[in-house]
Amino acid sequence: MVEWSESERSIITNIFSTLDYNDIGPKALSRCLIVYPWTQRYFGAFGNLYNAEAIKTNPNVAAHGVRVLHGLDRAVKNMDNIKATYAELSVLHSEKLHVDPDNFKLLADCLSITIAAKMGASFTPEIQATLQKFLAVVVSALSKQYH
Ligand code: HNI
Repeated sequence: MVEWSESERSIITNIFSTLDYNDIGPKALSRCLIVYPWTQRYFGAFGNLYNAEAIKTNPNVAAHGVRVLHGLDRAVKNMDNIKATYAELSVLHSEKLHVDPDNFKLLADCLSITIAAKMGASFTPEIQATLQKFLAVVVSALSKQYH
């Protein structure tokens, strides 16, 4: 069971309440697809992923990036129960989508980098530590139903 201090709770709530999902979601997912090209294999139905430019301008990638952030929203609102919150989503990624769970960490790292780039100097080590902790719990919860 993960413990959250009041300061960690407010950092996570603040980050997500000020985040522009339509900007950060697409940027984080495109970065993941560009930096780790093997992650493209799950998005064969998304059309042209031929190069970085194609990925960054692909409307299916953008829409899915926004969707992933809305998925994270559920963890933000249920910080004390992230594992249960993601039980179904974990089963979906495992049994239906067959996504290798190592990839969750890669997307989480791309998300941190995208948020850091956006926040600039206000992305302090304390904020980074809390965001990494939150994303680590998300990654672990999404990987939970794999066997
Ligand atoms: Ni993921 C669908 C959330 C990581 C590949 N994913 C979803 C949906 C949500 C979601 C929400 C929509 C579910 C539904 O239809 O009910 N995914 C998340 C979150 C993370 C994540 C919160 C991690 C932070 N997904 C990944 C990763 C991959 C991935 C790392 C592959 C590399 N996800 C998919 C695919 C789909 C998907 C593929 C189905 C897409 C579609 O529309 O066909």
